[in-house]
Amino acid sequence: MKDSRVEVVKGDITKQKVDAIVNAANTSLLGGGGVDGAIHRAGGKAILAECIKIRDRQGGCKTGEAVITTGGNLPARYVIHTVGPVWSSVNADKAATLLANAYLNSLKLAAKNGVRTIAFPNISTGIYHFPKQEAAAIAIETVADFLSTDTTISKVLFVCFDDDNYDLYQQRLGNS
Ligand code: AR6
Repeated sequence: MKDSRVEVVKGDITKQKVDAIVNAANTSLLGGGGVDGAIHRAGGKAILAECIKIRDRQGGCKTGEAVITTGGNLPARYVIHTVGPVWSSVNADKAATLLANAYLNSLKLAAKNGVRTIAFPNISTGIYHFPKQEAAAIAIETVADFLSTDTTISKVLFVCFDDDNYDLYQQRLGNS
């Protein structure tokens, strides 16, 4: 049965009024295109300044791991930067594990920081070319597994920007 803590919305993640939004970043943490570019543009310089500090301290963020910064000028208090895998047919199994890790480590970091409401983009399904249907299945299953034992997070939003992802998530989680 659908968990009432999980919701699908269509739109721009930078506009979400949640405690934390998740960024589909890259290992450098220094910004890029897609949702990463949108988050840094909307959130302002404070986010990049913290990313640079983290990079200086630990050399960026490995694929499947997550780090946390301020939300800067965003409505969200925090940005959790995670790095999804670059998908290719020769490393599909590894990519699936790494994508699940990106969701799981973001949730763990959120819970550790007292985040109660969190919004995810569709990690790796843009520039990194992860097949959208499989990515949606992994994202939904990983979140459901985490919520089955977690008592701190009260809302998880899947924020879908493109029609394909929105339709896939609606089919799996929507009410209509
Ligand atoms: N709000 C929500 N979702 C968005 C937004 C937005 N404003 N803009 C795009 N998306 P991508 P990736 C969706 O390419 O595949 C960057 O350069 C988009 O429709 O942003 O993980 C990073 O620096 C897609 O479904 O991330 C990395 O180098 C989803 O966000 C690389 O791209 C993810 O697409 C990461 O690639």
